[in-house]
Amino acid sequence: MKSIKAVIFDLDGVIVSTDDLHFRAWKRLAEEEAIPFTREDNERLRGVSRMESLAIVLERAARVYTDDEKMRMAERKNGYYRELLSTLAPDAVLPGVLSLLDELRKAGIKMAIGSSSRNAGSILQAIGLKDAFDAVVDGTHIAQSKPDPEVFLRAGDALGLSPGECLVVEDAEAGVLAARAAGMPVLAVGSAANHPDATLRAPALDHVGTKDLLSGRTQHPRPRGATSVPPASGG
Ligand code: B16
Ligand code: MG
Repeated sequence: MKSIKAVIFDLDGVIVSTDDLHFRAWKRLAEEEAIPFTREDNERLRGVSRMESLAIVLERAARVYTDDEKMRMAERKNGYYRELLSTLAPDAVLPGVLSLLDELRKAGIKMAIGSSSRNAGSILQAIGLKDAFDAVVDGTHIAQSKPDPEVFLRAGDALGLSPGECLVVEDAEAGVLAARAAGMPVLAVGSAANHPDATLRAPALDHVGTKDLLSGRTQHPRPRGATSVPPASGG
């Protein structure tokens, strides 16, 4: 069993709380188009590319939109999202992230970002973590978005490591599936924490210790470590 030499972090919902900004931007667009859109609907957009997210939003539309209209709607949503991103500051980094990055760095573990977002560069700049990672692979580098494994395979390649040496941290079902398809163990946090394919699970990164992340326990489907939490009962 290979030991973990790198951690590949998803960005939105793992490192930074931009997931709510995505919701507000999609909600604004949906309201303008009189399309019903709830927070529950928004859960399906986690980790999914912008155009695929739009297709999900349009499932509840009263009419069919042309490809040209869809392109303009995606741009409009991105404009709303970027307006919200302009308020983003280092205090949006999620609890436990900075100390974990620091501990991993001290332990000699490489770190990368594996994100579907085409805005990852500006987000990392805004939160002060632009230079915190050895590699950043985002929506501008990939042809297939999560649940396709491309983003994580590219991140592993950029670090010069094999999939079994990389652990992914994800908050989205699409991301958990992408990591597993890449042959990488995955720590699922937040709304993905109950995903059956997760290798390791935790409510959030402030519940995670470096030792647990790097131990062989991350190779087991249902580890009994300090960072594991039982799946919620009743689904
Ligand atoms: P953008 P992640 C993903 O980022 C978000 O979770 C998802 O909601 C969003 O649609 C996608 O990025 C594309 O984002 O519109 O900025 O290109 O979670 O993979 O870091
Ligand atoms: Mg995410």
